Amino acid sequence: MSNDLGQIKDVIIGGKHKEIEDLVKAAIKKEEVSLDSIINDAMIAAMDIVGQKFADSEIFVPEMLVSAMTMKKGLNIIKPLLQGDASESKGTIIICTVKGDMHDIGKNLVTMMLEGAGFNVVDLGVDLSVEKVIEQVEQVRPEILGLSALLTTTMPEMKKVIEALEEKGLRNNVKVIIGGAPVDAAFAQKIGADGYGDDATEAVRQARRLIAEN
Ligand code: B1M
Repeated sequence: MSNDLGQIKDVIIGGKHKEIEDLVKAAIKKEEVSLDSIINDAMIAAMDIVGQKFADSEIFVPEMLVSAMTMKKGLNIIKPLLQGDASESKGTIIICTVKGDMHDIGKNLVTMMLEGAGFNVVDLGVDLSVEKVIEQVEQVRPEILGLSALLTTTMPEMKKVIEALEEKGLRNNVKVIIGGAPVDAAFAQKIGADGYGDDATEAVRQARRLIAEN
């Protein structure tokens, strides 16, 4: 791993939020460092280590929060570089993190990549109740609904949303893509989702596939 990526990773793990912006700006300028490697090999890899340290009780929620804030500041530097051509929308996608779940970094990354790929994304934020999601689907009429969950305890909310779409007669109007660390393709199939994204790139691929099939 290049020195730039190593430093970004260390700064996120250490929650040194004042240092992240300059490091990301410097890394972006280097030809040999790709945006993909900054996001995946440095930033997401750092959060995996943060998660492991938390699981091992080496750090606690406040430290995890500062690391998250540091990563977000870094992602904000990258965001403008991921913006695509907004002149012709590829379709509208509503995205949110499900009820009871405050994790939003993965969702935000997926949102950035979808926007970069030309989709019009309506980001509803975190902790969205089933009722609120349904209300927004009725109002916005998106082609796709994206749901993110990071906790095993909040994954069942995804199933509840799909059931509510069925009950309201909306299921045929909107495709559902799900993702998040504890979610997998088998779970997506089990709850009747139309697509599953292991990461942000796969979320974009799934969105393109579902729009093309529509
Ligand atoms: Co939390 N947390 N957290 N946390 N946190 C995890 C998820 C955990 C695995 C840590 C651990 O124990 N190792 C664990 C969950 C265990 C479990 O459920 N089995 C955990 C826990 C327990 C908790 C609390 C319960 C802790 C507590 O209070 N005791 C609490 C819950 C709060 C709540 O939500 N109600 C909590 C709180 C927090 C913070 C607020 C401190 C902070 C979140 C800040 C924020 O998001 N604004 C936080 C963080 C930072 C993490 C870890 C360390 C990192 C998450 C992250 O941002 N990863 C996480 C450990 C980990 O995941 N390694 C952990 C980077 C991000 C880019 O990846 O979100 O996976 P991810 O997104 C990926 C893919 O999953 C996918 O694409 C993204 C890009 O590749 N993806 C999609 C995501 N959504 C998608 C949607 C799609 C498609 C793909 O389609 C729509």
